[in-house]
Amino acid sequence: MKPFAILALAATALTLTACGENLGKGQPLNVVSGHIVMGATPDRPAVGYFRVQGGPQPVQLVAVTADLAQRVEMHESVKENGIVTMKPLLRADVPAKGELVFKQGGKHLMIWGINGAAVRAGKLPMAFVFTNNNNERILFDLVIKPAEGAAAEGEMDHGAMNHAAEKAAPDAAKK
Ligand SMILES: [Cu+2]
Repeated sequence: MKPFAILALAATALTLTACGENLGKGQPLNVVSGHIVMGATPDRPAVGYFRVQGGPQPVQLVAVTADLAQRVEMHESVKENGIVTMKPLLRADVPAKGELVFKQGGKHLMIWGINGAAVRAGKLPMAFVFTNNNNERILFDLVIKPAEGAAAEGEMDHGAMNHAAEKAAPDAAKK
């Protein structure tokens, strides 16, 4: 083998190593799973749950958006004096090499007006926006599931909260 050929092979090997760099240094920041449970009725918001795998650096999730939905909000359920209420969540920590979990009874997404095409396709493409790399956006499709059983129970909580918030002013005016 000529020296030139050996050099070329060495260069190829270096390139391959560089490509596999992420695998060698542990897991990258990523959205690894998630699903949406539709509201019990079309006017009720859907709820979204997902799991984010932390990368080498701690970051924050600052927004979740969907082109095929009218509105998406991050919420957190909190229990105060035995009553579960929800408050909007503006950011959520993703620890380095840890995970951030949005699940029933805790942090969750509320999604209004999911486009019919997305419902028929059974998934909603979403963008998860983080604080690293000038607001890195990670795209992930959340599987859409119909409302039923235990999921519908969670939905009632959401509906009740919205009702309370929306009707607070008019009711107060009447009384
Ligand atoms: Cu909520």
